[in-house]
Amino acid sequence: MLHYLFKRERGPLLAAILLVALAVPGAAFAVESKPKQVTVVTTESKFTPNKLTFRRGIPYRLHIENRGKEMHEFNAADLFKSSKISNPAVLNPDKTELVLKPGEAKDLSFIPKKAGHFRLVCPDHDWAGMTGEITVE
Ligand SMILES: [Cu+2]
Repeated sequence: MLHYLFKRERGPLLAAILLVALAVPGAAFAVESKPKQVTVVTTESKFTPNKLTFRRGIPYRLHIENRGKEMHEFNAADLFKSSKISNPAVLNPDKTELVLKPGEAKDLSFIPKKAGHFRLVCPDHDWAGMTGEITVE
């Protein structure tokens, strides 16, 4: 009976110990590396917000939503060039912009590496004022 109990209880106990061992350092790691979410909405013909500030060395997840009726581009070529991008496939082949169809949303995971001011523009609608400013501190 005792033997049976021991055998029966050992599994869950070991599992619990293993879970604690994995969860504690894992939780600390997750807090440190969790990207900051920043959302930008595109419509005709503006970015909202159109002034963005990032900090060097911090991971971000930039969520771009096109709520307009036209195609829009989030072009920040110099920012992308000077950042570490984890999912470059979400960018266009030149790695200069995110292209969004009406109703589409895309996420870019990146870490800014260089401080400065960077130009944000929708090349199709810059004439209509669809521009913005990105600052990396
Ligand atoms: Cu546009």
